[in-house]
Amino acid sequence: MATNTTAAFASEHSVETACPLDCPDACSLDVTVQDGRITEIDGSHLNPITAGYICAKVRRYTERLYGPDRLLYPAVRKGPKGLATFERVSWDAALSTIADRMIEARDTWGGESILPYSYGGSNGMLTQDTSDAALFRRLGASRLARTVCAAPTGAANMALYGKMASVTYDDFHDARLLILWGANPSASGIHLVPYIREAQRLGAKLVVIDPRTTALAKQADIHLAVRPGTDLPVALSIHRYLFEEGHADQAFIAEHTRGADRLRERARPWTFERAAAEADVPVDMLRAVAEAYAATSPALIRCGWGQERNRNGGSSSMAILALPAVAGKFGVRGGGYTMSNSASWGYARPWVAPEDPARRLVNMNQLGRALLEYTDPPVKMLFVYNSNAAVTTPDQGRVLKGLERDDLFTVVFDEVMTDTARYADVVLPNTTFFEGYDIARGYGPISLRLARPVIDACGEARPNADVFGELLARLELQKDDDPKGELEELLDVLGHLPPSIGEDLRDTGSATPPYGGRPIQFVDVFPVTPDRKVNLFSEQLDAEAPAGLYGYQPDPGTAEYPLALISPASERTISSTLSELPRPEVRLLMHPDDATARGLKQADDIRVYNALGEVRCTLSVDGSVRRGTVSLPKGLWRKHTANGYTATALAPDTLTDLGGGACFNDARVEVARAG
Ligand SMILES: Nc1nc2c(c(=O)[nH]1)N[C@H]1C(S)=C(S)[C@@H](COP(=O)(O)OP(=O)(O)OC[C@H]3O[C@@H](n4cnc5c(=O)[nH]c(N)nc54)[C@H](O)[C@@H]3O)O[C@H]1N2
Ligand SMILES: Nc1nc2c(c(=O)[nH]1)N[C@H]1C(S)=C(S)[C@@H](COP(=O)(O)OP(=O)(O)OC[C@H]3O[C@@H](n4cnc5c(=O)[nH]c(N)nc54)[C@H](O)[C@@H]3O)O[C@H]1N2
Ligand code: SF4
Ligand SMILES: [Mo]
Repeated sequence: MATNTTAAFASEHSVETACPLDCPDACSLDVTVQDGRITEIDGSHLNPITAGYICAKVRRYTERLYGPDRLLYPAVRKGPKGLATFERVSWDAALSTIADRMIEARDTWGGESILPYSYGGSNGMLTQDTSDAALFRRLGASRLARTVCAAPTGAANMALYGKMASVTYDDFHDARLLILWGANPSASGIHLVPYIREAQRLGAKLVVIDPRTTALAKQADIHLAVRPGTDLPVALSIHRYLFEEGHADQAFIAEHTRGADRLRERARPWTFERAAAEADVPVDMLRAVAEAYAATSPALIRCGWGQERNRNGGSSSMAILALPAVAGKFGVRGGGYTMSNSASWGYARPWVAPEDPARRLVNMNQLGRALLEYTDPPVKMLFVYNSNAAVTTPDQGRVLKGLERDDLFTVVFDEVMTDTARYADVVLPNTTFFEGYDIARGYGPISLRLARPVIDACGEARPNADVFGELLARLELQKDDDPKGELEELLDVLGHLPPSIGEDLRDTGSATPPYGGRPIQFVDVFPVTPDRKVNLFSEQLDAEAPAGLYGYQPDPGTAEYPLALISPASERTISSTLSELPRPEVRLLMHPDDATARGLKQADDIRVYNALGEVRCTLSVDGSVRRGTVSLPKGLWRKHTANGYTATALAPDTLTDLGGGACFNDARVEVARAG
């Protein structure tokens, strides 16, 4: 007995690594391993932002690693699509089938009949845009516009500032006014919350603009509970106030911006009265936000992604991000804006194989349409990796119908048996970030951290780089200087990064961020636009947007589907990652007035429906969501609702005004008692 205990004790060790999941924080992790198995996952202090604590969901990652849904072996389908009846095969058999089907598809229907489908997955730098990109580009496959997230905000930030580095967590305390606009860090990036609380303790005022009374909205000085999709009028009314009532910073505008007159012109019709009516918020509150913004410095806008997921998402994000330029809020620590800092390192990515612009481009938000309607050529092979498309893509009904097609050959490469994997012809098991390398990119703080293998691969799981590399070899598409396997791929990426970044990452596991990680906008960093000016108006985006740049597309509203359904991030998952784990019953949140108007009460079995589909679940009557808006969590799996559909079944596959983004929050629905 004693020797066993000693042996077990002796075999326990801990490993320092990083979390590459699609979360702004890129935590540093301290992982305990006993007898080759992970027994505990905790935060380390290596990343000062992590400060020794991490979210509850990643603490639970062992339940995923060793749980019943984990994929351990390649397998081929033996029953109808969707039912997850698979038979184990060898890697050799699985990859030779896939290679044969790729050649057949390319030679019969052309390379564009192959559609690679991927998004962030773990979101690390190694697991996407490395050998996967080489494979699909050399095959001549259809290209994928990766627009499910951050496409409208990205287009806006690029046009205005060329994605200039933005304010980081450490500088939040310096702000005297904080505006959280369409962002809910209490779920989506928890390490920011203490910085906001500290700023409040030091006297900063907090404004939250969100249709829900989030935890931080409860503590805010002003909460504007806007109707979803109405941020554009709200932001333009603030611009109007700044320009027309003498609060625009004319000196800054003259020196650092272009296009201010065009923005002013588009803002002119949006009086506080009109914008407040459109957003359904008290006009005095809206005016108070504008007055506080004009009067306070440093003032910081934390722009999130909630406001981008609707038809006006691009112009509204652009109008929000333009506010600090018009109001002259830059040039001081804690002043300006903050959004994604993933581009703030400024490095190029020469390791990514170039795209052929002549190849068909498929917008990932229209996957269902692509699978069911595209004919020239039809999609005959779908290769899903780093994504759980069956539940995260708009118009779920159509996506699932597409996945059911008998003449579609689907490969799904994942860590667990996702709802998408259930439809695969071949399933491939992937290593998690605890079993391989990756580079975690924080997009809140400016941070890059190395994730390294903590344990051996579970079962026969293999990393992306190995599998795509082997497919390249089998298809005779490999080039001599291609990295072979995951470690070479890692060294290749590190070697292509500027030495100050690549060598640091290799030697120490983290890179030293530029500007000490705390850039002051317009002191340390300037717009990365051709003339270093803020582009307040863009002719190109004006032509792209259906109603013109800063042109508002009102919600036509129907009596049939009067409620707006939103599906924000929840603290239990990252998108749909970890959604396989047990959770309390999923409920639709509805304001008490809306429930009373429909004769509904707490815990009723209900159906939420529109012309696209229906979700059956339980009702929670809850004053935290505004009147006229209902809310379901993002990232549900099909098992979480009574009829196997999730919020994405009610989301249209229409695109945002700029950037081709997803309109998840443009779902308009009605709710009734089920049965
Ligand atoms: N725990 C957890 N963390 C995550 C994720 C997750 O799923 N879970 N996802 C990660 C990813 S992929 C992303 S992109 C980020 C997202 O990070 P956030 O942008 O913070 O998250 P969202 O929940 O998409 O939206 C934020 C808020 O916008 C509100 N909102 C919805 N519609 C509107 C609107 O029209 N206008 C305004 N003003 N607000 C609106 C929602 O109620 C929500 O509270 O988080 C990342 N972090
Ligand atoms: N209703 C609704 N839906 C939404 C949103 C919303 O607001 N509302 N938001 C959207 C947003 S912001 C985003 S970013 C998308 C994200 O949508 P997805 O990109 O589909 O993200 P996940 O659901 O996290 O699925 C990622 C999958 O990749 C797998 N994976 C992780 N690492 C690797 C790897 O190294 N290799 C391979 N092969 N697989 C790996 C994971 O196990 C997981 O199953 O969801 C969108 N869906
Ligand atoms: S998901 Fe975010 S908060 Fe959780 S461990 Fe990863 S980086 Fe940290
Ligand atoms: Mo996202």
